[in-house]
Amino acid sequence: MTRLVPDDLITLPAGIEAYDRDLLEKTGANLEQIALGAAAGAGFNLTNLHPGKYKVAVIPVTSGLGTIDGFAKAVSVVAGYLGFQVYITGAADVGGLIEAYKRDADVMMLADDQVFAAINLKSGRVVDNATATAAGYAAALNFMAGSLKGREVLLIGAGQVGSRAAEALTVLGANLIVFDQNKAAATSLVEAIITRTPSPVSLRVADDSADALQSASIIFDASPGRGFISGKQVNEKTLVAAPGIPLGLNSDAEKKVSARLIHDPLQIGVATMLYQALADLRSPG
Ligand code: 2YC
Repeated sequence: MTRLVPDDLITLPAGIEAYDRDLLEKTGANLEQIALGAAAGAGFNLTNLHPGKYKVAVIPVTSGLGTIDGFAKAVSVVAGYLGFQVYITGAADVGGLIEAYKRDADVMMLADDQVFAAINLKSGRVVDNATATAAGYAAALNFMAGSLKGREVLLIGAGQVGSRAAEALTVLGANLIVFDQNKAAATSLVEAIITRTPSPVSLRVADDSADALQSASIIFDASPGRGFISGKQVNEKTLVAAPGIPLGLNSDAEKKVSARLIHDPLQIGVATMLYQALADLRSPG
């Protein structure tokens, strides 16, 4: 995932209610329902999870390029909005870890430049943002499409989020076309999914993104590219799930697709991280 900048986050706290209304309007599900759907889809058992019972500590981390203004605040606003008892620790780094333990947090959320994790201090479960974002966006797209079963989805990007999204989309019954500038990455992802998936699903690698975009009616943009999808490559019916920043749609395409575009810097990923971190794994079998 591309590193966020303060401008990506500054409006999130004040806009969280309007964001959730928009999400409900577009997909028929709100943030909580999408996170629940994503956790259930990933095999977690969430029967009667009451967010108000859980304490979430958000810990600023100063390593690497340092803290991002507004990051801890944005994460805490999403957790609070979902009903969790949430606080940002007064200290960063080790001091913050100590505070979370001392205040008996159930979940810690913290991110350095490589990983953003939710750690359940009681069960030991760790959920990373890429996994949760992939599951959350696949669930949101599934709601927006009514169902992805048997539907063709163009997945752009076979990296951290894309490879996990391929898994989640296949579980939802989508027929995937995978494009990555690095064709070998797309090919190995398709092969990995085919060997792992029992039921025969149709997956294939796209050679050229322009051709693939021309015929795609459902797009999952998990690429770090900005503005490479033009207005001509989408139409009034195209559904787009585009996790994280930057957005692959250029401004024409974004205008055309806007009512059917799921795109945010953190919200769906953070919500899904919390639900997956607090869920019990469904007993296998
Ligand atoms: O403020 C802090 O604690 C910083 N250490 C946070 C750095 C987050 C870096 N990662 C990102 O900006 C993106 C996020 C969308 C999640 C994963 N990468």
